[in-house]
Amino acid sequence: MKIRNPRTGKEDYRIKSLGAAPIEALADKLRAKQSAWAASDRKAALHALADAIERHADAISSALILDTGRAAISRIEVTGTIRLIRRWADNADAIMAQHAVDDRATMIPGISTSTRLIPYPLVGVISPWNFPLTLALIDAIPALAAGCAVIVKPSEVTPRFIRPLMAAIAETDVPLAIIEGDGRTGAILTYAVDYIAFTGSVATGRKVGMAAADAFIPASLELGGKDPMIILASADPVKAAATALRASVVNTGQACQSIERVYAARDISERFIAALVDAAKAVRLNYPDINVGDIGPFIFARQADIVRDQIDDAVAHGATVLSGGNVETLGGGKYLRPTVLTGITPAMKIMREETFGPVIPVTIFDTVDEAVALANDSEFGLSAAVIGDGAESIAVRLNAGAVSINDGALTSMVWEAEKSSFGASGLGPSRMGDSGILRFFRRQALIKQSGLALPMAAYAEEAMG
Ligand code: TXE
Repeated sequence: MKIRNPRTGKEDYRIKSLGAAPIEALADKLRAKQSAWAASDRKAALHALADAIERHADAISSALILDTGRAAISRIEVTGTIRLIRRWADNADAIMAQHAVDDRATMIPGISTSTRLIPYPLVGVISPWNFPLTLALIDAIPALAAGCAVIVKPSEVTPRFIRPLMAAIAETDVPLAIIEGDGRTGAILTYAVDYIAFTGSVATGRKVGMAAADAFIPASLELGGKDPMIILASADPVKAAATALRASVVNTGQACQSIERVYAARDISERFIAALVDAAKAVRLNYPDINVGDIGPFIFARQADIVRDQIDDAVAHGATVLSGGNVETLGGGKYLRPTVLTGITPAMKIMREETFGPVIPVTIFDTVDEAVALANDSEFGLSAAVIGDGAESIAVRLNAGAVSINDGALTSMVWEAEKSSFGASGLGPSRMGDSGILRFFRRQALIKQSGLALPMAAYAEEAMG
């Protein structure tokens, strides 16, 4: 497959999609290593993996910069991943000890139970292109910490980081493989593993979920979002505008937890929108110098078309563009300056479908009940945000797995609290919090009789009378 460079538009890289036979051979090889891995000192091995990635940080981030067309966030992905590995290495044992309980008394005298945590032997991970390294390893690392072996199949849109990452992994004996391939490779992988962790679009997530059911394996599905932010009348309109902008356009809006819908209280809406437009107009493209600017090109060319179509649809139905609004092709890359829209109606595509771009449609509301109803009127339910006094009492009314209070998109930096996905935004156990590792275990209960096992007589009619 030829791979497009998001900054130049040129197909300057190639990968070969792995097929069924090599995947099955790889799965067998990793399974053969897994039981020794599960019995090993994984803390030391995971720190050694973090050390290896640290040694290869330049090669990995350089590849990631080519994959994504942005530099600083690529370097943050590498340092963030190293921190993620060390955190799981340090915390896994304590979490497992809390849940692997020995000799616990039951309500029947003489009978006690023990719970053993048995890692799934082989976990498959399928990941998207918006944070290629982070989302390739965010599920793989806790699975390794649990004692599983892991095969990751990142998106074919951003595959350049795979080879330098594999070079780092090769310096360790961690049972982790990162393979190149497209959707077909992903579909084959789903049938070769004992657990599948998927991050990507709802449409593909549904396909993976159905394949997992067919293969009779558990699945974690982290899918799209359409996150709302409610700005209350008590909020400072200028500060709220800065928060809304950052939570909407970081990584060029290509983040599942991006704010994609803003609801502003009428009392402050004029000052909020004016401040938002000023802030939006000040955002700089990282073109022509990738090291100077705020947002990069669309990583995936088709996403630019999706976003442009949604803006055109909104304008065709009466929306007003107050900033940005046009996809520009610069040096072969596709860019969009932060686009603030008003005159929005709930029926517009921009309000119903995931945008995954730097677009901020603003709707004005008069009552809090109206804002809650509008925010909940969505097939998605990934996360949300509320800014202003009493935000918490409104947050608890939102159908969303995580709600940022007096900030936005905090799930991009806070991973301690467990969160489920509501609606079409996902399915399966939380990737966040202790569930992030606990989901990769089957539980075995040992039920020990220390007294006398009951005889048949105990069940006689007379006895049970
Ligand atoms: O497409 P796809 P993308 C969402 C984000 C956006 C989307 C981007 O909102 O909508 O994901 O994903 C593989 N069987 N999130 O454009 O098709 C494919 O090769 C098995 C939410 O990449 O979803 C790629 O590796 N695999 C998320 C992966 O699926 C298949 C954070 C994703 O591709 C397949 C990031 C098949 N039939 C993005 N078809 C969150 N909630 O955390 C394709 N693939």
